Amino acid sequence: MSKKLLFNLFAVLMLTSLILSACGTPAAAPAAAPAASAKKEYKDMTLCYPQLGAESDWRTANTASFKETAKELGVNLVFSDAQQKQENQISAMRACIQQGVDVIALPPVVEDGWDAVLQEAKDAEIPVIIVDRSVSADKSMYVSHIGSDMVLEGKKAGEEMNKLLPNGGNVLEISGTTGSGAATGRAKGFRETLNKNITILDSQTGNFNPTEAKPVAEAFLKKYAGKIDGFFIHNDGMAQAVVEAMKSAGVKPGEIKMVSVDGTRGGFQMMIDGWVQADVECNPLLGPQVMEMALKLMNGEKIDAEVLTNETTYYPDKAAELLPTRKY
Ligand code: GZL
Ligand code: ZN
Repeated sequence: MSKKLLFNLFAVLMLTSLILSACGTPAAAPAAAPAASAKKEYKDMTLCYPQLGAESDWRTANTASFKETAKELGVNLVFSDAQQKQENQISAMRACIQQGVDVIALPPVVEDGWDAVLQEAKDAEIPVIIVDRSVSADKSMYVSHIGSDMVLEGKKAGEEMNKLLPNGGNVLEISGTTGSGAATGRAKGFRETLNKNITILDSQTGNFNPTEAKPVAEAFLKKYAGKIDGFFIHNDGMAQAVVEAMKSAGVKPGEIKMVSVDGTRGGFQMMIDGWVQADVECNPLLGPQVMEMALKLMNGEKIDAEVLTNETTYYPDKAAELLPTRKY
């Protein structure tokens, strides 16, 4: 190949590589695209939990679940105790709205009377998760509800009483807080399921606490002495008060059939001692699930509108074996 041709070839190659390298390195690399805003983490969360009170072992376990989980996850928990008063829960929510919390988790003491404060939270664009008991406000007023199917709990109690009194009989009911989704649901489910040969002689609230339930039990045991075949009690704390009243009245374990709700350690002990024949579980340990739901909301992710806790029923035959495993 002549020298001239070689030279031309070399020149072309040089020119080509120059052009290519010029395209390869952009003049000035554009600034890196701003990263999508970083995903929120638990440590970024301020969660408002205006707890309704401290009326029962169930409630104590529910509070512990939120406080311990918040500590573990690094969530800033704004906790308050409303001592069973709805107006205290509402003012605690208003303080949280003022503070500009990320999410409000509300365990409503009763079903009605939440529309105004839920609207205020909505106006402040703070999502609300209803925890445990239900509210009668329209579902558009809050993002989600997580808790038990209280009517189902009542139905389970009715089924147990039917099995305990196959030939029928008379029962008394000591119910939870009047107007609460828990008491309303349990009473409804119980009545829908009870066999026709079982009569509810009387029903009175014990407000989910033993102090108020005890005088009710004492009065019932006096008024209906000799006619009582069973008791349906809406939580273990009140059932323990009924047992105390029975002991004073000379009633022996098992003489009157008892169906309770919650499945607390106290309930298990009453089954071991022969007083309670069935304990319908109601799970208070909702902290982890609620915080997971709240974090999803903070990251703009969708969550289910209804999250039902699945629960079982416990019986005396397994109570002693299970008691050591009970977390509440
Ligand atoms: C039910 C819960 C009730 C418990 C009681 O989910 O709200 O309140 O059954 C508690 O023990 O006081
Ligand atoms: Zn429950």
